[in-house]
Amino acid sequence: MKMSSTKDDIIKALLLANGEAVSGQQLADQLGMSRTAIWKHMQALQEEGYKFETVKKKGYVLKSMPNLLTAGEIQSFLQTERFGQQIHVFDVVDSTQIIAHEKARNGAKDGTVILAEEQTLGRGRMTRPWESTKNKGVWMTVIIRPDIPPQMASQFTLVAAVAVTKAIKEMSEKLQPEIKWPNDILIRGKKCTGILTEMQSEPDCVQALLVGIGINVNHIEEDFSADIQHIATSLAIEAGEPISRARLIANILHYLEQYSDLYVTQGFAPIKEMWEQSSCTIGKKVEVTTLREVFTGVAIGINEDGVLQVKLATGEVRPIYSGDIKIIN
Ligand code: BTX
Repeated sequence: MKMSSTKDDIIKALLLANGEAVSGQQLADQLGMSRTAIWKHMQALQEEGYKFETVKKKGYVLKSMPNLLTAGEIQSFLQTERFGQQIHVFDVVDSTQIIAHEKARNGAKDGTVILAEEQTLGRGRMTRPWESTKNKGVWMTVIIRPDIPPQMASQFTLVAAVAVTKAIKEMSEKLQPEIKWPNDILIRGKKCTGILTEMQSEPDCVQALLVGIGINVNHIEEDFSADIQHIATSLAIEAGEPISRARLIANILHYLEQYSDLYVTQGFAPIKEMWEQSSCTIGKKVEVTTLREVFTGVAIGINEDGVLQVKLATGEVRPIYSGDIKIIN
């Protein structure tokens, strides 16, 4: 496991210097260690694929980084108060949800982030599999501890969908993500993101929400299995250029913190408005699949609790608490 470490702190300092040289002495003072220790860390970083230029009498300039996630790089972009202050990055895990459950039970703080380069048992809703290709995506769980009763937890999926959509949009003007109820983010009709919210709770209060976010970022088409090639896309495919995963994660944490706080203090109304603005579901004819039945109707909106409202041909309006929808037109 790679956690926030001295190496992360060195990278963070060099990134924040924005192309200016930082001397070994400055790093040593900042991190409270000897220049020799810094030099050893620089050697190790080079072995990991970081490239530095050494400017005589001035110090080090960071030239390029391996395309791997580190807590330090993400934190160099962070603009949050709580979210992402603790980031745990793993090379390979079964599921970041499993690690997050364990960390939450052991008292992990609000806004703690679990990330993995690869998941072998990534999961979607109702135990469906979530394909999590190595080094290509964002496979992340954020532990959130909002002061809300358990019945408000399901709306958090919608809070997260709004935050992730906003963060993706800011990565490139070519990206126009839309939300398909309840938890898919689509670009030009194909799925680039899935969100899964799980909970640890007491009867009357939430202990922790585990918001799992899976985003296909730098995949090319061949990275998807034949099972999902026709329904999945990645941000890089849609933008026509690679996307920085670290910047994207920092952006998501920024909006997730902001909108979680908004939801806790002002309720669902402001989130509902943003959700509806980004939705590709409202006004569309949809086929609804619930555990009990399949039927068609028109999605006319979500109510004040985030429950989808579908109007049938008979005029009856049915609330959809959970299930899947297919947009027909
Ligand atoms: P979902 O149940 O809405 O979507 C699962 C369905 O999506 C699958 O049955 C499959 O058809 C399709 N699918 C699987 N993998 C992908 C993919 N990479 N891109 C597009 N479509 C796919 C969505 O559930 C919730 C997914 C949450 C994933 C995150 S990743 C971090 C965290 N850890 C973890 O194990 N799950 C969450």
